[in-house]
Amino acid sequence: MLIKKPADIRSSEITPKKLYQTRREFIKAAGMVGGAAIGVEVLTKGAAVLHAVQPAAHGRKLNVKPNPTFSNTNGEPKNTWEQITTYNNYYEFGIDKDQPAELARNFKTDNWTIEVSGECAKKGKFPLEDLIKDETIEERVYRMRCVEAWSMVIPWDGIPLASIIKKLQPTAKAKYIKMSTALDKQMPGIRSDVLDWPYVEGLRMDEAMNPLTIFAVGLYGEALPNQDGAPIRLVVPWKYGFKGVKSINKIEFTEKQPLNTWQRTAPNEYGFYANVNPNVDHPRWSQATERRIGEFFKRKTLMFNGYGDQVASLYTGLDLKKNF
Ligand SMILES: Nc1nc2c(c(=O)[nH]1)N[C@H]1C(S)=C(S)[C@@H](COP(=O)(O)O)O[C@H]1N2
Ligand SMILES: [Mo]
Repeated sequence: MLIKKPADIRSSEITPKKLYQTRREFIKAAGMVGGAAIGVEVLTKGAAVLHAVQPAAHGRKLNVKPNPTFSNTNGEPKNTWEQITTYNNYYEFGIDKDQPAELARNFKTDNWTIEVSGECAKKGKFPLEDLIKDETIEERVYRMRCVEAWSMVIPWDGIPLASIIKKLQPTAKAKYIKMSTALDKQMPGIRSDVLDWPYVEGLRMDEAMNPLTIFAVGLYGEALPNQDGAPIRLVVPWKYGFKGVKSINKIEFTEKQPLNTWQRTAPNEYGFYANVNPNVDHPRWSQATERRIGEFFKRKTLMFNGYGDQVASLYTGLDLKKNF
């Protein structure tokens, strides 16, 4: 399958300067001497990149129940399995969109555990199956938007985060939830210092408890492919994609606002809230429009990615230009 990067988005625009400048260094540090990485490095010098990548194999079916209440995308069609599994951001497996599909292919996620700590009654290391065993896995079709101004419509299979949080019994002091990605030797990208590993994200407790917020374990009725964050990742459809921390193995309830990875890396460019907002430009580009992967013409970006009815009230009184 051939993936073509939109010719009007240059690497220098879509990655922070530091990343762009250290691309060669990253590939060296990560030990990516295989054809994929070298090919990509050479090819990204051109405007249009043609690079063969394989989507994840189908075949691991989940028992899911469609939830129509949360699947209204106003007629916007779903992106294909191929698009969702070959155009990814997952820096632990490479900084180009087609690298995670290639480099996460053999990532082993068996016997996954999640360590729970901080302001809650149920602390400890829990096998993932135990944590989700009585839950219904719902299929919800969500509009997703990346800060780099591309977007997709994805049928996620997941569990409301609220029902997992309730099981863990947070204390009255828990104001935020912090979630981290596993730090695993199987990830070539963590040998480079483009980001401070592990990847960390956080939500205010009311954002985490909002009915839209889910932990996804699959898409299109199949277990989550590695490049999309197997075995479990956060999905918050009214926020920019970077909030959706992948392959979560730690949860901590905190009193103070956690410092999320992208805010730590470039605080002038990425905040804690990261609400999709066409009226607040990224310092290096406008956020007013977006390119739906698979479409040619750009779309207008919607406030809160179109989920304002359900989430705008969480932010009354907050200056969204300051709290981006
Ligand atoms: N651990 C980890 N989680 C991550 C990222 C990452 O690099 N590492 N990238 C984020 C960004 S910027 C986006 S847009 C989404 C992309 O999710 P997708 O590849 O499933 O579409 O994952 C987010 N979660
Ligand atoms: Mo993103």
